Parts: sequence; structure tokens; C-alpha cells
Amino acid sequence: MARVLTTCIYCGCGCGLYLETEDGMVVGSYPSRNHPVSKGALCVKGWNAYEFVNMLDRLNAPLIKSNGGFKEVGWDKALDVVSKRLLEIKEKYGPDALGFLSSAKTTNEENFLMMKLARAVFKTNNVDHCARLCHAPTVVGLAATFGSGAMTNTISEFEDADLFLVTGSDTTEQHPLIGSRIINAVNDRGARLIVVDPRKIELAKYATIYMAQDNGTDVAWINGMMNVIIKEGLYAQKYIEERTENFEELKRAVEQYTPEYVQKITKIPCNLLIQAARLYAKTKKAMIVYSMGITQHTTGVDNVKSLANLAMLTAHVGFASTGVNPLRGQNNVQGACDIGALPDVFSGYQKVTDDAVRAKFERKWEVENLPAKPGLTVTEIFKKAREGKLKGLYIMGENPVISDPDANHVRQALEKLEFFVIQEIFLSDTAQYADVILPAASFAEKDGTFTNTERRVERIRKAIEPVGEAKADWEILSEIARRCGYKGMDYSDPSQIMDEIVQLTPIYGGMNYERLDPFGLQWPCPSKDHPGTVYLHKDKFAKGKGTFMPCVYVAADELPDDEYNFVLSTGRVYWHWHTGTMTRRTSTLNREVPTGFVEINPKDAEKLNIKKGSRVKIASRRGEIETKALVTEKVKEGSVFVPFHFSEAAANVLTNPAVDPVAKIPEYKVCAVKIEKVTS
Ligand SMILES: Nc1nc2c(c(=O)[nH]1)N[C@H]1C(S)=C(S)[C@@H](COP(=O)(O)OP(=O)(O)OC[C@H]3O[C@@H](n4cnc5c(=O)[nH]c(N)nc54)[C@H](O)[C@@H]3O)O[C@H]1N2
Ligand SMILES: Nc1nc2c(c(=O)[nH]1)N[C@H]1C(S)=C(S)[C@@H](COP(=O)(O)OP(=O)(O)OC[C@H]3O[C@@H](n4cnc5c(=O)[nH]c(N)nc54)[C@H](O)[C@@H]3O)O[C@H]1N2
Ligand code: SF4
Ligand SMILES: [Mo]
Repeated sequence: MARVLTTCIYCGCGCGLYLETEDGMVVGSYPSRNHPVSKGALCVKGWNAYEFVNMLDRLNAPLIKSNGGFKEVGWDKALDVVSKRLLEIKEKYGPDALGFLSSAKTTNEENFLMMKLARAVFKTNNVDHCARLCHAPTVVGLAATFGSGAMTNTISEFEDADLFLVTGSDTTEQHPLIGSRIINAVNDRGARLIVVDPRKIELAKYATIYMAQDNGTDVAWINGMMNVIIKEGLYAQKYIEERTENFEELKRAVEQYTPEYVQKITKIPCNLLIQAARLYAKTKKAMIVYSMGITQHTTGVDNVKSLANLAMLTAHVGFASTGVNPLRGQNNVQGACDIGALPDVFSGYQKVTDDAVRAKFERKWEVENLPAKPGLTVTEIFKKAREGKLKGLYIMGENPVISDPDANHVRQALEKLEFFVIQEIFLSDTAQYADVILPAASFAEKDGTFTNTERRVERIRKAIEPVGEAKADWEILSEIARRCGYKGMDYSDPSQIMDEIVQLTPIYGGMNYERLDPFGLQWPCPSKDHPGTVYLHKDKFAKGKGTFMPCVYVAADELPDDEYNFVLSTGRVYWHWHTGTMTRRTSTLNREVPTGFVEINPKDAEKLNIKKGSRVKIASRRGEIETKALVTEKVKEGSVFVPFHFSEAAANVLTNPAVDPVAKIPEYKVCAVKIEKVTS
């Protein structure tokens, strides 16, 4: 047996693991003892990260749609069809009739080539990826307030923090190696924990203060905490004067958010809110930890800005073990954003609207007229496709039929396309709609880098050859560019792509594969002698002065009424990954949670005569699903929770596609549904 050190394919913790190989197969995975995040541990997904790689139903040859099914063709033919059809659409309808969805499951190098293909070869900025559905509000909200939309601290700094304010993050289930650090801090060192989450998540059991707000009311309670802190004089006057701007406006804006007013909106008792505000303001090393419960709202950007305001008000940014920590979800969603798989920026968040930036990329890429207008987001791409305005779509490693909101509309959009190509490792629900399917190598079969949630750029290393005829995503993208007549995308190795990234991207400026061995570097790392950055905004904010951006509470887009009388919230479970393509093929994981369910409060269940395991129908204004009930105190009365992993009970048939006006993220965390027991 041989073993190769690599990085876990699942979550943004970015654990280091060894893949064990035998006879050209991966047969096991186990943790790296010395890795700064894993430190000898993995969660159950990491321990089983090898199993899907060997599945017999991996895509192993290019496929072309034929007579309602698919037929195998050689690479030559498939690549010819793809490049020809995409060029035809560009010629006939113009570049912006094409859309490109990149992938936070793939490497930085692959994301770089996807955005280069879209911009340099097809001349469109219509390139985006699942960050839109995830931390887009973080990228916008923290950039506006702090100047950088990333986690301010490092995971190891959790070990010295004295307080955690966790909101909208089911940390023990979704970022287990961070969750366990929080629990250890509480149990071993007496660190305090404030949990603000409508669902009684595991961490609530360890909390000093647990507050169960109504879904979608975050701006109100965060403003309320600031109201108390200002009223009681607990704010950091000197820090505010020296390091921030716009304080007077914030002060005025939060004046009306008295604990009594906030209680009416959120249902959080006044005394809990006051205690939480005092505890947070008075503890020096206090980490805010948040994730999708904050971002997946029509007010996602305001929610993020409000947390940033709270942290600046109390001098909780710019020092070790205190800060604002958005936990990034996918293994490489931080990287896919850093590298510019977004419609408005090149790599390193350099704006497409900036003439000097475009000129720099044009020189390096040897092209002219890079598009200057920001492109379409994921949600807009599907809308335009449904309207017949977007004609061609290229997806690498995403499964929007299960993961995008309002699934029925997504299917209609895909059906309407003139040409749709997908790069996948499995025949996903989305791939079923494709004209051409290109088989991709998995993380175990290629080299590259992922950037984890703490901005750590880490190597992944090839353990085995790709299955069948599959090719690494970077190789496929290079081939397409070549066939479209562009000569600037020939690489023999991903390290050459990284060298190009480094030249064009100041925050990655000091990196190369040698320096990234063995456990990576954290950006900003601007020069070859720079050690990387552990925490951000030391001495001054990335944008100079931090800016308070006061927000007003606005209710969620769709609230319960007499007919649709429950609030539906959606999310994940520990055992499964998103659309299930990988975890539902992993026996240990699938055995634990083999199918979908809905969590419902015992009081509601009683009223509807629903028992544990009863079949129930859940309907929203957009569609309906049937699934089994799980009766639990975890959800509040009047609320239900459905995980979105399961195509047979797909949460996204129900969800509301209404988006945040700036970040364009859909409101996955709140919509109105009705529920009835199915009597057969
Ligand atoms: N096992 C597993 N781990 C994963 C993933 C996975 O699919 N499976 N996915 C990864 C990805 S891409 C991501 S983005 C992360 C997501 O990680 P999380 O954000 O932790 O996961 P979610 O289940 O989406 O929801 C988070 C929490 O938000 C709460 N919430 C719901 N509504 C509100 C609200 O209005 N306000 C607040 N404050 N909270 C609310 C929910 O009750 C839930 O506890 O997980 C990553 N890790
Ligand atoms: N209702 C609801 N919906 C949600 C959310 C929610 O909380 N509620 N959360 C949203 C969030 S935060 C996210 S991040 C999205 C995730 O949405 P998606 O990104 O669409 O979900 P995944 O299942 O991770 O899809 C990744 C795909 O890449 C494939 N893949 C894996 N490795 C490779 C590779 O190396 N190369 C290629 N080419 N393909 C590969 C996998 O088989 C899989 O089909 O879902 C969003 N949808
Ligand atoms: S915590 Fe995340 S990165 Fe670590 S093993 Fe689990 S899924 Fe993989
Ligand atoms: Mo995500």
C-alpha cells in the first residue's frame, strides 16, 4: 500500500488527510497528525472520503445526447462538438448569450481556467458559482465594512478565544473540526458561548446563553445588542475614533431597537438580549462565528454588515482570537471566489470595471477587449435561460437541479437551452439535461490547490490515475480553449497555472507549489519572503478605516399566512453533502440517513395527527413534496426544517427564489408552506 497526503474534498475546514492506495484504487483515508486543522482527527466524511472515487457508476467516457439517452463518444468528437456549438452561439447571439458555472469542488487552478475561458476566449463575464447561493453576502458585506470578505481569524485561534457568538451556523454538523474546538474551549477552559439560532442545534446544549429568534429577524437582534451596548456605555470609544468611520449614523440607526422592540420582532426575551450584549462587549477575545443562517436571506448583506458593525463597536476585530468568522462551506469556495469565478471580479477581487486591471489581464493573456460590464449571477443565468435570452450553458461540477431554489423553474430553464455541456464525475440530476457530458477526474486523481475557510491555500495531490477516460477539469478546459483557437491556455502541469495566478493576483503573490508544501500558506501572502497572514486587519482595516453600515430590519420576503401557515427553513445534516452525489454513494454515510425527512415540533405534530415516521405532504406556492416526519423539539412551533440533500424529497421544489438585491442570494432559510398528513 502507498499513501499520499492531500486535502479533504468536503468542507471548508480543509483537513489534511492521507489517501491509501492499492492496485491503482484508493482504499482508505486517515488524518494527518501534524496538519494545523485536522491535528490527527477527521469527521466521518473525511474518514470515508475515498469510497465514492471507486464507484462503478463514475462517468468514464464522454457522452452525447442521442435519442433521449446518451451514447459514448471519443474525446475528439465530444470536444469538437462543445467548442463548435459554443462558438456558434457566441457568433449568432453575442458573448452574453453564454453562461459559465464554475465549481467550488474543483481546484483554484481549474476555477482560474474556467473564468479565463469565459473572459478571454468567449468575452463574457457571465461566470459564477455556488458562492452565490452561500457566502455572496459575506463577500459584499465584509468588503464594504472591513475591506475584505474573508474569515478574519485562523481556526487554531479558536483555542485561545474566551467567548463565541455563534449564529446561523450548525457548527458541529457542518464544520465538525471547528465545532469540536468550540466545545473543547467551553468544556476544558470555561469559555463562554452565546448561540443565536431558531433551531436548538447541538451547540445550544453547551451555551451560556441560547436565544431562539424567529427566522429572518437577525438585523433586529443585532441592532438590539448594539442599542444596549451604546446605552450602557460599553462600546470601545478610542478604537471607534481611531479606526472606524460613520459611528454617529450607526448610533442614530440603532436607537429605536430597544430590547422591548426587538422582543416583539424576534421573540428573544429582553433579559437574554441584555445579558448577551453585556457579555459580548465585556469579553476581550470574542469570536463571532456565522454561516448560512445569516447569509441565505433577502437581507443577507444587511445581516452580515450588522455583525461587522457589532464587532467594530466593541473593538473585536484586528487582534488575535477575536473577529468575525464566516465559515466557508465547500472545500474550495474561498478559493473559487479568490480566483475570480465571479461575474464582477478577476482573481484577487480585482474589478472587471477597472481599466487598469483589464489592461493587466489583457497583456498577460495576450487578448484584446476583455468585457468591462459585470456579468450575470447564477440566479440570473437561470432566469435569463428560462426567458430564452441565454442560449448556451457550461457547468463544471455543480448540480443546480437539486441545489438551486425553485427547482421546477431550474428544470424549465435547462430544457430551454440551445446547448448545455457539463463536466461531472457522476451522472447527476442536472447532467441528465446536458447535450454533452464530459467525465472529470475526482480530487484523488489530480493535482492542484484548495483554499480553506481560514484562507489557507493547500495542495491536493494525485493518488491514482483517473478512472476510465476521465480527465482533470483543467485539462478539459485547456482543450476547449485550444479548439476555439486560443493559444494562451496550454499547460503541462497545474503548477504552471498557479504561477500565472500568482503573477496576476497580489493576495496570492508570494506562493508557489514548493512554498505550499506541506500544509499551505494563508493569504494575504504578497511576496516570496512573506510568511502568510494569520489574522486580518491588524493595526488598520484592509480598506483603511472600518465603516459602520447601519441597517434597518426588513421582514423576510414570504411569511406565513392563513393558507401557507408554517415557516420552512432548509439546510443540511452531518452525514450528507449537498446534492448527495458523493455521500449517498458512501455506504457508512448513507446507512445513517438513507432518505429525506421533515423536522416538526411535537405540538404541531399533535395538531396535525402526525407521528414519528408519518408520511406528510409539504406544499409551497412553487411545488410540493412528500416525505416522512421526524417529530422533535429541535424546531420551534410553527416552523419546519427540511434538508436539501435528497432528490426524492427535494427541499428546493419548495423554496422561494426571491434574492437579496445586492448579493443575489436566494432566501433558502425562510418561506411559507402548508403541511398535511398523507393518508393512503
Ligand atoms: N455535513 C455537511 N457539512 C457541510 C455541508 C453539507 O452539505 N453537509 N455543506 C457545506 C457548505 S457549502 C456550507 S455553506 C456550510 C453551511 O453550514 P451551516 O450554515 O452551518 O448549515 P445550514 O444547515 O445551512 O444552516 C445553518 C444554521 O442556520 C440556522 N438558521 C436558519 N434560519 C436562520 C435565521 O433566520 N437566522 C439565523 N441566525 N440562523 C438561522 C439553522 O437553524 C442552522 O442551524 O456547511 C458546509 N458543511
Ligand atoms: N434549500 C437549500 N438549497 C441550498 C442550500 C441550502 O442551505 N438550502 N445551500 C446552498 C449552498 S450554501 C451551496 S454551497 C450549494 C451547493 O450546490 P452544488 O455545488 O450544486 O452542490 P454539490 O452537490 O456540492 O455539487 C457539486 C457537484 O460537483 C461534482 N464534483 C465533485 N468533484 C468534482 C470534480 O473534481 N470535478 C467536477 N467536474 N465535478 C465534481 C459532484 O458530483 C456534484 O454533482 O447548494 C445551495 N442550495
Ligand atoms: S471537518 Fe470537513 S474537511 Fe475535515 S474531515 Fe470533515 S468534511 Fe473533511
Ligand atoms: Mo455553501
